[in-house]
Amino acid sequence: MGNLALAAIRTWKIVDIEALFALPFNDLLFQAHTVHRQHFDPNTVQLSTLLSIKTGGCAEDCGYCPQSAHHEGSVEKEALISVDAVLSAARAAKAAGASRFCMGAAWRSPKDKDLTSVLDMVREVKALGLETCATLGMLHDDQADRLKDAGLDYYNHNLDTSPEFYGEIITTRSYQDRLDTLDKVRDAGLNVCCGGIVGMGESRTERAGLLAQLANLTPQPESVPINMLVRVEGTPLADAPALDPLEFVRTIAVARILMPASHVRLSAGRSEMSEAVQALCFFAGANSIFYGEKLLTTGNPDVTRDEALFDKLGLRAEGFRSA
Ligand code: SAM
Ligand code: DTB
Ligand code: SF4
Repeated sequence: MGNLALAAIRTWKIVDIEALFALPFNDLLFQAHTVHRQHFDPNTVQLSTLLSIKTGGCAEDCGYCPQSAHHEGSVEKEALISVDAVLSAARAAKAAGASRFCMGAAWRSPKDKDLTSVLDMVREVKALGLETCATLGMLHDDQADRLKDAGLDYYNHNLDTSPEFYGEIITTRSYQDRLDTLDKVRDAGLNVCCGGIVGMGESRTERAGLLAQLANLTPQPESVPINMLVRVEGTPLADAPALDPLEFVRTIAVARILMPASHVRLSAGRSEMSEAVQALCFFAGANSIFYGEKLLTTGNPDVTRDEALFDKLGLRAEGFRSA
């Protein structure tokens, strides 16, 4: 049995997760870091670069998202970009040191015609020697199998928050819809990238509820992106109160303890985070980041800034691992 399967044998209860959150900070970080060292080289971080291949005009009403057509001032709608445009971005990502290239589309779910173009992108990016990831919304019928056949390594589909808080943020698709897509992704033999967003006004119990859902997936997701909400003007969550950065570090630490063999990604929100907070996240068990100047539509630290941070902390990029 693999590490991920073993880690999933335990079913996590929210009350036990809340007890981890409530530990004295030093005890929580020590426990998380100890678990981290048992499963990973603590000085290595995996680098994923994002590209928005289809931006804006999305039919879903996700309250955090600048690409939803439901929000005033959402980003301009653009058509699916060309395979050549994807390839030049992927080549640049590889040259900058990324090992994984993640293609994101502002779709509720892909139309079959569009999926055919995405399959070409996956094949060609894979041929560059990069790991491939896509996030295209809900998948139906054989779409996950077709992505797998084209050489896709990871599919990203987030649960975003706890089932209890979910209805405050999204009304156009259900929690169960998301779980169904995750099942299809797993059944197709793809690696699962699944996480969520914190700082949307949820309670600590709801943060624990999100982590319980993620940790109780069987097997656990290979990649777990933990996003700090990027508060974008024009979205319903633009004025959400900022989450205390130390509560974010706690969330990373608890994710590490619950999902010891998963890559936990310190994801969106790094532009607003100090180096010291990011360093605490790495100590708490984060071992992946989004790397490159842009996330999908919002900013991310410059490559030179991340290189300088890695130098200061003695961190190195995880090398390419074939799927
Ligand atoms: N449309 C597809 C979907 O939602 O499944 C894929 C792209 S969507 C932008 C991918 C993820 O980005 C969302 O599930 C959400 O977790 C994250 N995201 C979107 N806007 C964000 C924001 N403002 N702050 C942090 N994370 C965000
Ligand atoms: C994930 O968990 N975070 C990424 C990726 N998966 C697709 C997206 C973050 C988006 C932040 C807002 C934006 O740039 O549009
Ligand atoms: Fe659309 Fe994805 Fe944004 Fe939701 S998160 S509005 S599904 S692009």
